[in-house]
Amino acid sequence: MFKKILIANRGEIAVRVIRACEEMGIATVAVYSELDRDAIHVKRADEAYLLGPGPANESYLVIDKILEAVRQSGAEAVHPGYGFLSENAAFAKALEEAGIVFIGPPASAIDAMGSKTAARDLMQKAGVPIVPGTTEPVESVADAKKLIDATIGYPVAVKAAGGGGGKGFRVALSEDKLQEAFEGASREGEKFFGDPTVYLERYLPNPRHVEVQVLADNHGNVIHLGERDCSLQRRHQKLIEEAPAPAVNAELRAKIGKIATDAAAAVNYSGAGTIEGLLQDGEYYFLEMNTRVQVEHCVTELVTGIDIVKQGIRVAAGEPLAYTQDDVILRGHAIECRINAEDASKNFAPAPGRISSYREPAGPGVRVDSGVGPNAEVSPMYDPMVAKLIVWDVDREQATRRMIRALSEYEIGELKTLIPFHKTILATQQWADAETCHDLIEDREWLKSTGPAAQSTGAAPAQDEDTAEQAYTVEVSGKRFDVRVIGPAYGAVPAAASATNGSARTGSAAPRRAARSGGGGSAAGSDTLASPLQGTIFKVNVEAGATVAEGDLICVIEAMKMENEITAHKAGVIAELPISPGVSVASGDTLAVISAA
Ligand code: MV4
Repeated sequence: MFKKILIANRGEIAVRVIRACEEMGIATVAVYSELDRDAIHVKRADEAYLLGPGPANESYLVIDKILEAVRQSGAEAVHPGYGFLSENAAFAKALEEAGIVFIGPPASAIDAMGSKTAARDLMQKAGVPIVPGTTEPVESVADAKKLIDATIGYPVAVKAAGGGGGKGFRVALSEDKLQEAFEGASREGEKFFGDPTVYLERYLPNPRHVEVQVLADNHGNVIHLGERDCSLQRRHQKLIEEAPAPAVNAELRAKIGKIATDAAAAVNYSGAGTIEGLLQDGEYYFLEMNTRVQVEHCVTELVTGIDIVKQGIRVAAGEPLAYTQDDVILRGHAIECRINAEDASKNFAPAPGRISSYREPAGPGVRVDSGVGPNAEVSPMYDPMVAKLIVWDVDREQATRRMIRALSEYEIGELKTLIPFHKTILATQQWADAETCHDLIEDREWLKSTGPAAQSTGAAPAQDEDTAEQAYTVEVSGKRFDVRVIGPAYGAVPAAASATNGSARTGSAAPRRAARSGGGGSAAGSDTLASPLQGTIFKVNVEAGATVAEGDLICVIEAMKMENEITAHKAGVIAELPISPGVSVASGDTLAVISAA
């Protein structure tokens, strides 16, 4: 077994890997960007190396810097986590050439699954069912038309070949929408993956996203750990995942498990990986393989009792898997909620900021994988997912109740997160009926009821410009009452707390003026719509002088390759609009001034 492992990642997944190493008696090495000097993964590791100056969002992508930290630390292996370099075949090769073990599959397997068309071709030849469509790039709209007329039919999905996870995915319901879909998917493929190539799939109208966890070793063993249902997603970002999938019984599980192990075996897979697919009417179709440990691996760990990260490390060290397929027994039900610093009521706008007080849920069946703690600063430069809350119970209904209970226990200072969104959606009939909840998640009016402000608790008092809130406990005839007194701010607010952008470091429970404008970026009382993040204006959806309603789309800001929709924080007339496509904006910059109509 390895004596020392370097973790080339940050946040909750870095902490997750460090925990596995500690239990296995392996020393850990962290790497960090300047922004992450005080991050938990850095404190938690046995040693840590600064990745050096440079854009913070790119630090974890600089292969040479990471190789240097490997050499300095004497680590024998590198765990890439997810994202960053985890599916970068060049990184796996560079480590191999340096005599360092990459804790993941061989570079050839990453490559084979990297091109979605090549992967579809390979899977088809291996007898793995794929969504009907092309296994080769489609050169032009004219070619696409011919193929669709001859075999695929409408509606059709146009997808980027370099893509994955839904990026570069467009649907054409009929021929007159094909050109737009084709060009859109191609443009997005070019932007995100440097590859404008697209392919076609029959569009399945109502599938579930079901994926299978696989583990493989270098001794010819490939097993699966059952499936996860990740159908609850918005704009291809998964929000809630569960295991087992409500729509899968033991017979179907055996069938899709075989499909998944066949797929992994076809690329000589090794380590932990996931076969993503669509399930519709009992038929399972391969979509793509994620050649790494996934965010949502935890729900599988809770229902199988198998530590996926530890098995991955074991296999990388050349040992056989500790389990055979017969050892894999599913028990109970697990649910994971992603705790993102986002405001669901404002179109899931990013809501970075400082976490003051912080308290994690606990008790029976609760697991928290978190990358943050008290006084952490959530930077807009990184993924907004700051933690995951995962629960286990004997069945889906009880796991749901447990999750709602645990969500209620979770206190993350004044940070705006998806906690209220999760509580709301888990209490719906749609969730109870195991529906995909697409209609709810796209319903702006419904979403308004799921934002942090709509469900303010004592832990996160809602504030506006002129009022302050103070919490007291009173006893009336010996009975305890918690009261909140809301009134004019006067002198009750500490002067330092009115600073913006996390410079208020009081960290106390004292009431604060609106310390930062979260979500859409602006306090309701002000006319100014401020940018919640740093990025580039991608699109401006309104013109100066236009009348807008609250929640109307004002502009789209591209940051970290993500398109963030910024909506009007109030109704009114666009009095000022100092933005245009292509210009850069900093967090706090004015995007628009909306005055009363
Ligand atoms: C599809 C599809 C329908 N037909 N492909 C791709 C990436 C993943 N995020 C979901 N993807 C889909 N691919 C074809 N040919 C529908 C989706 C899809 C989806 C599927 C199941 C559950 C929720 C979904 C939400 C959005 C898109």
